Amino acid sequence: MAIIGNTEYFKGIREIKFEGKESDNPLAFKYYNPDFVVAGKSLKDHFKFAVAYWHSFCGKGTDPFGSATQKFLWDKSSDPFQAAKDKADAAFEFITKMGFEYFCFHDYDLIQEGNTLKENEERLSYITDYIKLKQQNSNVKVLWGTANCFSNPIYMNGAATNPEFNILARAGAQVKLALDTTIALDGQNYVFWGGREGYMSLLNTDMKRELDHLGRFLTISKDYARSQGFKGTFFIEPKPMEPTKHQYDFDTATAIGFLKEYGLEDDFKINIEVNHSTLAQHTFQHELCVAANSGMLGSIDANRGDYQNGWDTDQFPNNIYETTEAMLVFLNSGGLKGGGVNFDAKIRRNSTDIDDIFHAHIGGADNFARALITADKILSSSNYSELFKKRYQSFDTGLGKDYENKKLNLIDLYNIANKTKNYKLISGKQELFENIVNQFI
Ligand code: XLS
Ligand code: NI
Ligand code: NI
Repeated sequence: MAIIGNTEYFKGIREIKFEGKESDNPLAFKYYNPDFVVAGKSLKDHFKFAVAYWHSFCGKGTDPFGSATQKFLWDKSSDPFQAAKDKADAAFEFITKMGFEYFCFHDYDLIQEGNTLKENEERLSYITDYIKLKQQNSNVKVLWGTANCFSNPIYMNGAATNPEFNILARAGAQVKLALDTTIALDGQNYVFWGGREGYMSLLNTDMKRELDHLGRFLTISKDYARSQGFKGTFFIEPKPMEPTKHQYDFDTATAIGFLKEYGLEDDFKINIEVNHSTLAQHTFQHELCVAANSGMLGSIDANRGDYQNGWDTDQFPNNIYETTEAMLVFLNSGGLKGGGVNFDAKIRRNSTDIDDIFHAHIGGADNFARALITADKILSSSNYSELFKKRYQSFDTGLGKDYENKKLNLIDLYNIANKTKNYKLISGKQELFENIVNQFI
């Protein structure tokens, strides 16, 4: 395997191959066979697995109670340019060894933020040139780019929703540069996750004005990118809270309502993160379903939360039952529109060996592969779809069909009800549905 750059960072680890579930090699895929075809498409094309630059190459195991535990070889240089190149070398080596093809990034994941806008522009253009070169020598592509408009203290009151215009303008400049970077790296999509677009208290917040500002901000960002030839999709990534008390893109339904209100629904779709769904008190499959119902299921940030914790723990996905149910929605809706499956997940603070990040991504990919294969079997070789459809059969003919065809009004319902003597109580059969899922896992 070709290592571009001087150093091999993940020494002793070779390219991860599919070996099947009988293999006891921990550094092999058990279920994820990239070329295996499910429902007419290879697993590789269904998922377009991506590595999150921020968690895998920038995260150092810090938390609010303690400093870094993970000291990585690429994180040595005090020169921001050298450090950025080392990080890119490590990222490309890792992604290639995983056999994946994509990564996702925030602007200042690629290179450390400077002190002025001008400095940032120079830094980003420097690292963009370097990464472009690396892309020419590999299969590694950008699934999506984004701007980190939440870490810098100037954004403490928000970015696009900041009550101070000059800070909003600064966020605009940052998004322009992040879009330029994404376009230069041939990024397929662009994400807006509004980390601080929300409020801590309504006592001091003019919600209507802030939402209007956000709507305008997304509109001009989209217009700029289109004027630069960007053909990809924009995604909103909903999350209900953290770091704000309330985030405006609370969940998928809220984000879709917002996009429609501001006329953005043709250019934007939804990027659904598992742990954000559960924080919003929804299941992952609920969020996928809401997006798919509007034709807006764009991309997935794969991870999982912790049932006992109420924050974004960003653990690698391994809940096969949850993922299988989600893959039923995924297959029924025809998959993702433009996006892929980005592992927005981090290894635990006390996972400090160089191979831990491999185990994490192998587990995540295997979990999704196994779930998709299982969901496909449920749909193609059980009576699941038939049972599902049967629940609604009263709407397939007669008066039910007339109702769906908008031929009945409220008086009609009144008259029909007056003629009806007995009501059939039809079992929902939930336990049977659950057993079918279990049978195929
Ligand atoms: C944070 C978000 C973030 C987005 C990109 O919770 O998941 O990582 O995916 O800004
Ligand atoms: Ni995310
Ligand atoms: Ni998240």
